[in-house]
Amino acid sequence: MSDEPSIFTRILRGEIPAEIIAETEGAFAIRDIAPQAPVHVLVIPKSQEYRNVVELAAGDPQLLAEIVGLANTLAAELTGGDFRLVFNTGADAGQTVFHVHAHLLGGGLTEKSVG
Ligand code: DGP
Repeated sequence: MSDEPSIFTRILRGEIPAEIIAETEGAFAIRDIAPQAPVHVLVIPKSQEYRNVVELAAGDPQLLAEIVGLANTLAAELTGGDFRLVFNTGADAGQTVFHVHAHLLGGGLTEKSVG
């Protein structure tokens, strides 16, 4: 874990503008700045303790379940229920922010792969 606040921590603190569209005790959601689907939301733990989903699953599986649950609630509101949940894990997989976050993608997705 880095001591530097991540971009998501700075958003949560209000230091970088973004609308928090939903939150739970341990997680919050914002729209992705560069959407890759008609609905593209990031679901993020409030703590930046975990860099990726593997660390999160090992360290706090209940918080991972909370993130999946918040994604499901948002999908019910925003996509009609069906959704794709993606955790980029590692730079070679396209991860750029090392504060674990789920990409909630939905709205007319039919392709099996994510570009
Ligand atoms: P990843 O590549 O999996 O680490 O995803 C990071 C995502 O974060 C990327 O899709 C773009 C998004 N993002 C980066 N900076 C900002 C920001 O300042 N605001 C918002 N809303 N999203 C951001």
